[in-house]
Amino acid sequence: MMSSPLPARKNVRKPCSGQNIKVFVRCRPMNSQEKVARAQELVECQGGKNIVVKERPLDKFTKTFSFDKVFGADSKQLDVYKCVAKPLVDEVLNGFNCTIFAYGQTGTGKTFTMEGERTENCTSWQEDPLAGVIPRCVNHLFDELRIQKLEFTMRVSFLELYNEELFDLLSAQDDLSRLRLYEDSSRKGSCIIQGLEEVLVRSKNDVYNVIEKGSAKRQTAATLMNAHSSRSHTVFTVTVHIKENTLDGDELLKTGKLHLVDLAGSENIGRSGAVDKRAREAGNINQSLLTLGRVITSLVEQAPHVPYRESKLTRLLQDALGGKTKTSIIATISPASTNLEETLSTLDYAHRAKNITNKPEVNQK
Ligand code: ADP
Ligand code: ZZD
Repeated sequence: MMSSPLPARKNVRKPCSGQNIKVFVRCRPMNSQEKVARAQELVECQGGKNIVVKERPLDKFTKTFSFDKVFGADSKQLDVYKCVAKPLVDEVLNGFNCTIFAYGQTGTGKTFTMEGERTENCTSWQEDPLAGVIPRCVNHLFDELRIQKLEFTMRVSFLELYNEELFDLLSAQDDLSRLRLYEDSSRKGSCIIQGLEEVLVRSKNDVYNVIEKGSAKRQTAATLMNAHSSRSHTVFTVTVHIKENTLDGDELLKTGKLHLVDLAGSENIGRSGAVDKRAREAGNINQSLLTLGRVITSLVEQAPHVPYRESKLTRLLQDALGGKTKTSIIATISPASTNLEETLSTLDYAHRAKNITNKPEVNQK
């Protein structure tokens, strides 16, 4: 026969609202320790979408991965914000739920990217060049809401998930009270966190004061639990309610939510997605991080069952993974030869996540 049938793939109609999760990679610069140890730089970010990892310094054995965008060691906080976060903040103002995850080995810049740092002697946090995604999102939200003269309320919450227990970083209580998680029977796949503080903020400085308080509380938690920061997940959430009047005089209520998630260090999850043997023997199993990997695998393989319910993190953020949220992932890596295995593992993981599709929907009445 002369004419061969079209490849089957082309005949499959894509769901019209399906949208792939966006995946970005950020490589940090070599640190002084790595320089002293004369570690080799094995990662090349060829500006744009490709990242090349050399297996050996001078070698022709290289692996190339492609992402929505890669940020090299000289990338600035503002670059990452503009490219990854700002488009989602604008969607929050349109009434979408959005989530950004930072995933990677401890010490590769997850917190640097999501929160940032304070530059010494920089008096204005709003102009601090080291400010990360969280403060920049809040600033932009306030700016846009004011420019567009919208009637709104904004609330923020800040929580930490450690060893499958939830802690409220904004709770008024002095102690670290545990929070309980319930299914929201009115919204499939959604959860309610009982007693979580959702602080009403009226200005940028209100938010700064709130995160300062949360950071201090987290410091207390860190001294109480060992290896705390590398094993805990933090979730910062901003919720905006916007009231608009349509041209025919009707009221339109839009709700947008932005979850900014700094995940636990990925170093105990092997390339196969299984827990590293040494880590298991040491009892370092992070149920939430492990389940996140399994959820991603199930979604990518279109398995009939997705194990969202097997961890707090995936219950909390179920909608970001195969749901109605617009989701982006920033995978952070080190350029040094000493971290090669972890870097390849992170890139594999991130690359697989590109295949997840969500079906974003606006929240409006
Ligand atoms: P993680 O949260 O992944 O454990 P951190 O955010 O704590 O990592 O970063 C580890 C160290 O590396 C910090 O000292 C931070 O200042 C530095 N760092 C991380 N990413 C960058 C970057 N892109 N540019 C400059 N320094 C960075
Ligand atoms: N990464 C720093 C906090 C830490 O681990 O403590 S940087 C930003 C988002 C969420 C929480 C804190 C911050 C941070 C900060 C530092 C000091 C006091 C309050 C808040 C910050 C950094 C730059 C600009 C604004 C806020």
